[in-house]
Amino acid sequence: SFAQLTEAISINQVGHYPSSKKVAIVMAATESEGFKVFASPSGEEVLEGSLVKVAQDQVPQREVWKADFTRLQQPGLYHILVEGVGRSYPVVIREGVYDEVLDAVLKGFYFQRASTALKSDQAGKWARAAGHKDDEVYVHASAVSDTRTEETVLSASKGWYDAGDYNKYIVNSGISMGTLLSLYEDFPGYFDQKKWNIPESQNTLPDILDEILWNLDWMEQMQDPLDGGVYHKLTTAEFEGMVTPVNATAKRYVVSKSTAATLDFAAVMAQAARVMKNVEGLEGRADKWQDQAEAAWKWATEHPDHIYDQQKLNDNYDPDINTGAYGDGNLQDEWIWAACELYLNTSDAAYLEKIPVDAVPSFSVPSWSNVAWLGYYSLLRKADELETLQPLIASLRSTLKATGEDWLDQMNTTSFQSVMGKDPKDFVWGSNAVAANQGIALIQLYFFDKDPAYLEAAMANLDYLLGRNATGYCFVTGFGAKSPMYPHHRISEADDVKEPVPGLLVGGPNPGQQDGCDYPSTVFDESYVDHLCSYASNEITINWNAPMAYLLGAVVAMEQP
Ligand code: 9MR
Repeated sequence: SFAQLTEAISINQVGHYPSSKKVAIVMAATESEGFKVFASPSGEEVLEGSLVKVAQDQVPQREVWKADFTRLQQPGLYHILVEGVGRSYPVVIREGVYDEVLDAVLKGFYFQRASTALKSDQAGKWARAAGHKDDEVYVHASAVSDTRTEETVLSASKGWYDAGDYNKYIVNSGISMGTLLSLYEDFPGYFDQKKWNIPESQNTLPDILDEILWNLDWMEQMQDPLDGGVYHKLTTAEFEGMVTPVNATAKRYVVSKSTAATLDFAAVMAQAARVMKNVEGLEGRADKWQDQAEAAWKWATEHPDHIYDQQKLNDNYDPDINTGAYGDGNLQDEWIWAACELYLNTSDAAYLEKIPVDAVPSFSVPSWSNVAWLGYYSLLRKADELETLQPLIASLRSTLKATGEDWLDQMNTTSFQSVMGKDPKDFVWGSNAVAANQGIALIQLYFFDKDPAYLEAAMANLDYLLGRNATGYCFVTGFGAKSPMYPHHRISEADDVKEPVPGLLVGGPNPGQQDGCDYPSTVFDESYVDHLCSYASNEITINWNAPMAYLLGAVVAMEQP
């Protein structure tokens, strides 16, 4: 038990529930045939087991062994030891083991709030002065309309910063909001009780709704009330430097209305209206959100081809805008998402025209540019109320089940015994959100097909995200024995605090390495570097935190008696 600490044994660094499946992965050519588990700090040996070679072929040059210690159920602190390899980081086994990280990931949204000071009562050592009031926002030349000229000054305050930068984009806000609204819609009982010390914690609303409202308040203001169109983003012309919010004072614009933003907005407003229409005090606002959703839908039907193309806009308008584009040329999925949410609220058959009800939909993991299944999850959630759509519901279920079955087969032959890892193509910019969204898909499947293997597979991806991966990192800031210290995050970089803002999921391995930083490896699942420079592997975003919040929130809520 006094063996050398090694990163070659990778584990979920946050820990496991006593009754959960527990696996450590040994990434080493080893002569040892077994592993041992020692209690800490006593050094008492509590378990012995065999190492099983993992037959993975994604990374042929890597030898990988599996140490399954599921049998160990006694709460406590342990180390895994492999002779000749070393001792692992501490392994935690206890009830409630994800409670703190769930709180932190939800609170991550509070730390991303624009237009407000963060007081030490809530923010601790990460307290900060207010920046980006966004009550004087200019209309960019690309967004001029009959009633709004370049001289018009708008207010579009509040909202969350999208990422390591300070801009606010409707598209990635869309999927983030859809994911958090779904978390509440799926587990209202749990989240009605849940608080994590935000400024509104004393009011009557659950904290999750207060946090969602902070961003919804901003989104509302991004719609032109005269025609229903929604601006693609609120941004500076260039990214700001690595300064704190109060020192980031460049002129802010609303830029170009776009069909994608308008449809994402319609979906979010419709879901918000449905989720909050019976919440005391919010009834009137819910009606307004439904109206805003319908006005957005109408604009989109009249302007179906307003694709956001930043290059083209820069050729035609001044000043050039060089911040995040979130450009997407294929809007079929945005139509589906908005149509599903609006149909659920209205039963108006007109929306069904945009949902391919007779075709068998293929499955694709949601991302900011691929939102069809956010809509389909909503239909599945309300399946009982959709009598006339039963054929579609049946085919959505069978598609999701076929996907889940494939994943269960494939995960046995991945290095980290998780669904993430089966396909190098999953390792995109923000791959950690792919892993979290695979987990969400498995949970949606588990809702109607109670096979515990699906929940176990979702939790295997949670293990991956919390440390059982090729990099040795627990990917949530502030958690695990080794977690990112230098995320590409202006707030964390510019403050005087050594530790980054906690509760933020970094993007994760990305062999694209578009930032040109110095990576330790080119292998797809090792392409991660904990350096400020690495915006392609070590940035944080709200649309990556949201699926992490969902995955953790679902696991924790389902653990409750
Ligand atoms: O998350 C986005 C990723 O899917 C794209 O490949 C990438 C390049 O276009 O942009 C990412 O989004 C960034 C956004 O454009 C600006 N803020 C930071 C986002 C995360 O890096």
